[in-house]
Amino acid sequence: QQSYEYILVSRPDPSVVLVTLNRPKSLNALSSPLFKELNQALEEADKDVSVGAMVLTGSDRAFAAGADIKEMKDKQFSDVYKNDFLVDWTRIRQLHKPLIAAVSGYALGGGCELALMCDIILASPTAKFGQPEINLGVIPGGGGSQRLIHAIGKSRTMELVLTGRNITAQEAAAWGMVSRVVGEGEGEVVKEAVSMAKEIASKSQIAVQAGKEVVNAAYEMSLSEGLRFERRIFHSLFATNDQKEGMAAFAEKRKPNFTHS
Ligand code: CO8
Repeated sequence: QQSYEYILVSRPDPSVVLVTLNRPKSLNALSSPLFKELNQALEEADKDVSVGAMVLTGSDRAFAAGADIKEMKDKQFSDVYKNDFLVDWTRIRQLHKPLIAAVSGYALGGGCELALMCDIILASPTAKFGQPEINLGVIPGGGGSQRLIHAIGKSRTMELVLTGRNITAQEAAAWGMVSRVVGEGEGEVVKEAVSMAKEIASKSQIAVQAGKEVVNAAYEMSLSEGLRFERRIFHSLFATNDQKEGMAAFAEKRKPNFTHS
């Protein structure tokens, strides 16, 4: 396994890859080298046939406190524009397999946006989400303004983006931004995310990939296009062995043995 400087990569289960952001001194500020490693580790896991799902986490104190302000502060418009600064961040959206965020502590700015780019968010009671960019004289640049609208609606998105205030895990759950708040003890949220990833990995990987694809399509398509797309993908799954196996197993009252084919 490759060794990284800013992240830790482990296998808590043969079917699950866990990526832990590891820049504790700067609260996991998302520098360009960190993001490069993150993309590489996740893309490798995505290609690995033995992996069914991935989990992304940080430390108890911080999932990630944002893009690295010290790296950004002296940049000029010409640098960020010409080099399309932060374009690499969107590569996470190209992953085929599910990515679950297990968030403890600060998930601010780019950290909140990174969590929003994941497919499912679980939060520990200590999690704090926010888009404080307004306090730095800028605005969210990693999709926060757009993805929050879908997650929590316009008025709440405006409030977060324009005031920069943080919300608690409980508020985030009540607003539908995270699936739920998990456990009390340190590390509980990671354990729960790994257990969810393991469960997802036990399903047909083709069906899981298709499920992720159609849910994400709702961001891009009108309702009628989205419904048509969903139905067509549903139809196409009748060409897989896993559909035959899944339905036969139900009829025969046994557990399915998916071959991901
Ligand atoms: N960048 C760089 N360093 C950071 C960052 C950051 N985002 N956050 C914290 N650090 C560093 C601090 O500078 C400090 O370093 P040092 O010890 O060398 O002084 C260390 O981490 C610990 O931080 P604090 O001492 O500040 O810890 P506190 O517990 O007092 O405060 C906070 C914690 C409240 C999280 C505080 O650190 C803070 O406000 N951080 C900045 C939060 C922020 O503004 N985030 C948004 C950044 S802008 C952004 O994310 C733009 C996104 C664009 C994404 C585009 C994607 C395509």
